[in-house]
Amino acid sequence: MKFSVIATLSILPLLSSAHCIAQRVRVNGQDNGELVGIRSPNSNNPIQNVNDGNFACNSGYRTPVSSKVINVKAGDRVGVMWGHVIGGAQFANDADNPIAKSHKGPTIFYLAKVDNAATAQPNGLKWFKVAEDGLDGSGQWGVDRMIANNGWVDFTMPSCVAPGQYLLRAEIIALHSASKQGQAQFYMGCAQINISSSGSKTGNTVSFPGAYSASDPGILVNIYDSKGQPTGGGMQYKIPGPQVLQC
Ligand SMILES: *[C@@H]1O[C@H](CO)[C@@H](O)[C@H](O)[C@H]1NC(C)=O
Ligand SMILES: [Cu+2]
Repeated sequence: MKFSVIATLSILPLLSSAHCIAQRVRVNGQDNGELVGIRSPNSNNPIQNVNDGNFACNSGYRTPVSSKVINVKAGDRVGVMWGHVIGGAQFANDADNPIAKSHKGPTIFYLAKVDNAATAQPNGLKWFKVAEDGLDGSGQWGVDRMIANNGWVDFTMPSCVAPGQYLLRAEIIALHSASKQGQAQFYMGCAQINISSSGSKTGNTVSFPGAYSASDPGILVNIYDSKGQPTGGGMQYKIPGPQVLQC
């Protein structure tokens, strides 16, 4: 009986969704507040089809969607906060906030130039990668660092980025079941930003959907070592998508 109670408890996190939502933006540590300047889905369910029509910026936004466009200078530290549900924890001592610890994988940021970040439609845009954090030599993932940072992932806006308005696509890929095709979990949300810069680059661009394939080595991948730990077993993990913009 004791065994069955423990077994039932261990299954519970799988039954309640242990996913996450991108929901805050900060610049040089200054938090703009919940759902300000970011389009966040109401649901924390992942997208698993890399050709999903909403792969760029997700869908089912919490309304009203913020009309704020957040000012960023090239060289600023820009961060997006992830949480289990909107608001962060679903309940006190929520072990799945900001995301279930099982959900190992990379954290990634892309930019797409737009005329008006508050109103731009996400489909048909051209995206370039500005930051990524995958698997390090000690078996720790970008998601591990996000959890240690209370849900925040920060990057430095490249100095060479052209000025103007952009959608900033924040992404997490959870790879705990990714050894089966179609089982990698993609989470994304898009922030609305206005970059001031003396730079001129917009990188090598890709489309969403289109940039990823279900059989990419960073998407169809077994992350478990010979002891069953999600450390990558010493592999060189290849983060999906194009190279990060080089200045
Ligand atoms: C974007 O930044 C530029 C340069 O600081 C500024 O002139 C412009 O008003 C800003 N636009 C918006 C929508 O905030
Ligand atoms: Cu999940």
